[in-house]
Amino acid sequence: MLTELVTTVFCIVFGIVGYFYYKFRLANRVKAPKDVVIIYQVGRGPRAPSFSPFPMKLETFLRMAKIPYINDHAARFSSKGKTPWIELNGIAVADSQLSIEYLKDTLGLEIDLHLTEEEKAIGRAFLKMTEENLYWTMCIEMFGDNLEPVKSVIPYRGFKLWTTVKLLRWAIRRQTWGHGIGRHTAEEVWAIAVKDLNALSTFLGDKKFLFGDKTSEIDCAIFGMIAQIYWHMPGSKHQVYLQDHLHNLVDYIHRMKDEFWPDWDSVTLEGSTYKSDHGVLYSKKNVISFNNTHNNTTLNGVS
Ligand SMILES: N[C@@H](CCC(=O)N[C@@H](CS)C(=O)NCC(=O)O)C(=O)O
Repeated sequence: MLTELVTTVFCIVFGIVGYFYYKFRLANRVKAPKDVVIIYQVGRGPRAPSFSPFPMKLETFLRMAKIPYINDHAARFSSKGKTPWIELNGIAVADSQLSIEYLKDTLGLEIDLHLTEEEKAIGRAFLKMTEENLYWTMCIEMFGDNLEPVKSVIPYRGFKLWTTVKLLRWAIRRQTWGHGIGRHTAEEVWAIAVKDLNALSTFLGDKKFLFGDKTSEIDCAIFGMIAQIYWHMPGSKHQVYLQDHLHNLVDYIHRMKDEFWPDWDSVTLEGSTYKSDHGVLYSKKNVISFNNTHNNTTLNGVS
């Protein structure tokens, strides 16, 4: 009887608190003018603008395509239970790649005009290798036996850090088991990672960007992923291998950073000029430097 009463009271209190929290979050939603993209992502990362490769890719793409956007850092997840996702004129699109494709189709963007069909096919293959394979090797290392690298990048302390890491580790183990890669030994997973990283480095060679002097869409994804290894996996095998053996990839991510992130310091938590940009409009007049040679997208109302 007492147990039932306690459970009922707990459920009611939990429900009321949850309801008001939900209302509070809805009331604090970022609002965007017409033709401005809202990008929903978890907050900024300590040493790079995100500690997830997918928002890094998507936000870099918005800058590359010169699309005005506003960040919502309230960590709202998409209808698919993942982050990042976007909204444009009231239409929500979940998944970084589907968002990019939606924007290209809807806005008629011609980002990769300089690529041949064969190059686009190669780009697609590298995208999938990086996001569906290399990414999981990174997750497996980050949430494996040595948790120090991951603890140093999650901006929490104490109990909150401990529970976050435990929960993420549990989720990653479930996901990698389902994927299949989580059934390999640590040595086998590491060998896969090295092959993927070497393939990227070999293909890049001494080119400035993956397909030559000009950036293309695929550079956003590769930059997003390698940036995580370099800035957010300190002391990990991935990071040490990149730093010691794959200098062209390290130079490449610095070139991408210079090209699209002139405001890097102010959008990384450990930057000396860091300031929250939740709700801040990025447009052509704002911080995006357009020294790249892509098309000049013009959108109604925002320049
Ligand atoms: N294919 C997705 C991947 C996004 C993704 O995996 N996001 C992770 C954070 S890095 C996530 O939301 N994980 C939550 C979960 O899997 O439950 C995309 O490109 O957006």
